[in-house]
Amino acid sequence: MDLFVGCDLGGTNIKAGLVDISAGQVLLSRSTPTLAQEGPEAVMGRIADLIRKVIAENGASMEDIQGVGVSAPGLLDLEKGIVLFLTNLHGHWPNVPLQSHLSSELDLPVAILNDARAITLGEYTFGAGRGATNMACLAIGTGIGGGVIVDGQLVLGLRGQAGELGHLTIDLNGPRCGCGNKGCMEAFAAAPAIATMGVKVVQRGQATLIGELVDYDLNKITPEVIAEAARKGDEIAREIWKDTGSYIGTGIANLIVTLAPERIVISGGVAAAGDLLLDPIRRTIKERVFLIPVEEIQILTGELGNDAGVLGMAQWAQLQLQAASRG
Ligand code: BMX
Ligand code: ZN
Repeated sequence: MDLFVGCDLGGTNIKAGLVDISAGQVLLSRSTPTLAQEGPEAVMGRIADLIRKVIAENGASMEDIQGVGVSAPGLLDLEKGIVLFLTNLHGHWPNVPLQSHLSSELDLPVAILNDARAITLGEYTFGAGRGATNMACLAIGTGIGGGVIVDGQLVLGLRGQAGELGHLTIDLNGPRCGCGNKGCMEAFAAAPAIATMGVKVVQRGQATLIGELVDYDLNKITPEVIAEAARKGDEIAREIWKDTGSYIGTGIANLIVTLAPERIVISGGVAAAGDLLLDPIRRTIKERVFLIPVEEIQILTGELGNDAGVLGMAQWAQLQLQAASRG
């Protein structure tokens, strides 16, 4: 059995899983609150504790583990093994040496990667991307993360920063995005933007179930609530998914003309909307892509759910070890 630990540092929780990489299986996983306000040192301490815990709870020992992979939700410098920019985490993260700190703390090889690139690698290796040669993945949640596989390899680009698909510009004059640009796909179609569309239709007094479903507590409007309304036949809610799908479909159309991939995988919490989201994405792509045979491109939701990132990080840790042993 080849044992690795995959770990995801998120804005709310840290999740770690013990992975049998040859079987592509998570043997045991645990999570703990991130408590980012306590600062990077404390968070890295909790990551290390959680990793030790999943190993011990499964009855394994540290010597059984070949390597550890840790993902983080933002910009990392993979050459230096450091964090550059995590917008959704409190505390001062620029230049935090995540890789070397954890590696000396755990006395194991540690590899780091962006969270959505981890999901991409997980789905590609063990999930909805299996068997594809070229694929792109979008992870739609609080933000829109992404990753690209070309010729069976995760595309890294400069310092590992390729694949920021949420920051494709889809409107020249769109709203300001957290990254600094205007009109990014993330500003239109990540979970907070979808929820805001729901809030607006309720505030305008439009005939929709959305308000009723949350007892008119606007803070409770989420993409899940809007999906529930749409499934009950609510036309206004369906319109919100159509708009969301056309924003995301526009970004994907740009990806398709760049990569001509055979598969696009949509992951993250928002992917639970299923065909409410995928149908308008498919329609938009047909409207916008002329030079590539779009009918051959599969647009699918991820298969691994919450395990995608953990499996992807275990796989990444293994790939990094193999690359190091080749020199
Ligand atoms: C942002 C971007 C991506 C990240 C994504 C994650 C930053 C700080 N982050 O688009 O690197 O993958 O958020 O989204 O630029 P989340 O839903 O996991 O927060
Ligand atoms: Zn942006």
